[in-house]
Amino acid sequence: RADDGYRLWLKYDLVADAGQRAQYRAAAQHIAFEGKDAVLQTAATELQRGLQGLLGQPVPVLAKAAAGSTKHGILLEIAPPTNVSGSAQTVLESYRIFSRGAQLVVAGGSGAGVIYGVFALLRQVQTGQPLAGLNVSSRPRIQYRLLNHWDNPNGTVERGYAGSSIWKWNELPQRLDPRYTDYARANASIGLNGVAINNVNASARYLTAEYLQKVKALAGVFRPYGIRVYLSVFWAAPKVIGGLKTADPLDPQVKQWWAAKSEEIYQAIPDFGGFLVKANSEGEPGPQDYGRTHADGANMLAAALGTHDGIVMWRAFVYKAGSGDRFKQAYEDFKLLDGQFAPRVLVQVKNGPIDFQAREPFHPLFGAMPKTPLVLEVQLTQEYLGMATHWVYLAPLFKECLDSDTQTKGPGSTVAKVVDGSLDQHRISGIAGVANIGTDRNWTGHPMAQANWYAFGRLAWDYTLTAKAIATEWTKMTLTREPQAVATIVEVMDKSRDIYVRYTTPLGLHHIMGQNIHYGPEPWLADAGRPDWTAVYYHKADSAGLGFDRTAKGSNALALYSPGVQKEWGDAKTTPLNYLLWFHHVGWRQPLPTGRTLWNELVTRYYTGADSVAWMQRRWATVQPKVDAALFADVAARLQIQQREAVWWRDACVLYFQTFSKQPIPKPFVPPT
Ligand code: GCW
Repeated sequence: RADDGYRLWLKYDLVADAGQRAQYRAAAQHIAFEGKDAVLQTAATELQRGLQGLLGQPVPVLAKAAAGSTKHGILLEIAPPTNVSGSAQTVLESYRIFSRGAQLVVAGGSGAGVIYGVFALLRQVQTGQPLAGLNVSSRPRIQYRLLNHWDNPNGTVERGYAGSSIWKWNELPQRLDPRYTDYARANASIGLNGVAINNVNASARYLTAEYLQKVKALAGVFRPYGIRVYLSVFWAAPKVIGGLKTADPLDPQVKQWWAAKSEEIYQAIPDFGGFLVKANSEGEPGPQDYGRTHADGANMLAAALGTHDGIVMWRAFVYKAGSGDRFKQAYEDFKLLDGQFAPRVLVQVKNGPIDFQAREPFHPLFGAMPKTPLVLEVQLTQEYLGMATHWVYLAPLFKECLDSDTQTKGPGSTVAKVVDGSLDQHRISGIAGVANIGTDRNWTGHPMAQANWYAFGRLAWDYTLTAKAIATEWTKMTLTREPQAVATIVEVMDKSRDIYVRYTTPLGLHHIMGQNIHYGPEPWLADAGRPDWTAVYYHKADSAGLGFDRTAKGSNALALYSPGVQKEWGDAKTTPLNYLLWFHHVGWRQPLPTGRTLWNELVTRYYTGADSVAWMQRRWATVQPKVDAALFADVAARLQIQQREAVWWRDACVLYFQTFSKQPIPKPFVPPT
């Protein structure tokens, strides 16, 4: 049957190679476990379901005693490891897979550890690896691994491009759409353990008794998969639904209201994860409305959690009109608060200083708040990366940020080490991905965007995995195992983000996209109600050159970085070309290390970028015989749109910037007359 994409990477189709299948069958004659742990039971069910599909034969689930130890089978057990360092939770989530006599054992620090081990085992089979001699041990490097949904009560999804919200509030709590379970399976399979289910531009409605019953029902679906529910909260909820006159975090009645609300939530959802907050940002209310700080607000909420095991994730995405270079504003608001946050507060920081652009330098808050655990927030939904029509594999973007060296404690002080807590010895750590999921049958609109959900989970678990390795396993599990086709698809995925940057915002251009919709080019945008929402504010094209001077001669945003970073990026000659126009206003005729002038390099990138989409089309055409026909056609059609729009971006930007550079289009790109 045609593959509609619903099963994601959890395709348990029969292993095609008969020899390989026989080996797996011999090793997996039964599944055994003992105990009543709900997550352990889910793990057994999931393993059974997977193996039965892959091996094409029933695999019974037996009680441990009945299974014995002589027949070849898979034993699931909870056995917390003794000599593992790391936070208590990551130890509980760890797993080992090894042989003990005739048995293959999947041992987890808890039921959750077992489920992660089971999915790792299934991945072995799905990607065609042998089971014999398997000896793996793994634990997550980051403790709180969350999807953030920007879903609204009315079923819309802010910046969602894959249909409506998968949460059907009008049906909850009575009807549990089976999709909720499949969603939980998918998340657990990539190691995610938390879900903030509603938009950070939050409705207070989620905190009403009516909605908490619905949230409780969802939590009940997720719990057996080791996933906890979190809520984004509307700061002024005590006024809107609580009848108070204020939402001042230091007001005793406000404190009392939140404490009671939190208690009410924990009564309904004993493993509730905690709160996510967007405050005093883009018109949302917050503690600053009362002359209080972000820390005052966050600490009050942390106190409201009482003795329950919850956290507060407080977002640092703040900027205001008329406050100078937006690049600096989050830093200016938060840096001074380092050391003032309560122990259970994490500050959630976007990967870059502006807003999920196709390429940004790492956010200067990473490394600058050593006393505060920082959550890295990345965006899976492609708000600025072509929504659901452009094929852009995001793992290289995530990795670029994680691997960036803040140099705040000497070389090697990477963003990853800030985030996992190891650089500053934090007990808690987190990472969040803004979900790209909706009611589209294939979940993500663009079938290839499933890989971004997948890659986020895999990197949240272990950021040392390479983007290519993740693309390879995803492709094998999702699309095809034919080696040539796998290699081709992985090559396209690996280059796709760079290609997107080339035809939209090469050399460090940023924020030149269509107003509000954030789609297509609008570099000429000069009037958007406020300068920091225009394009001209960011690219600063004039007759002399192009780019935002953020050195000491300009906005001096560079001063927010450590001296080593400042040194490299402060000089246009040593700034990596990918970040050049983020930090420098460069003359049109200025020669670059590529041997071309800025203008010629800019045009070259726009043209080769757009041409590369045609290359993606040609590469995709070669895999046609090896992938599902409907999926092939879907991706091919989306590539046609992408190709047309790459030309649109190229022409719009080159012709617009040419009105400043007054330079000809370099020869190779002038069409023959
Ligand atoms: O990327 C921008 C989006 C807003 C979003 C905001 C944020 C949820 O354009 O739609 O609001 O960021 O991250 O808060």
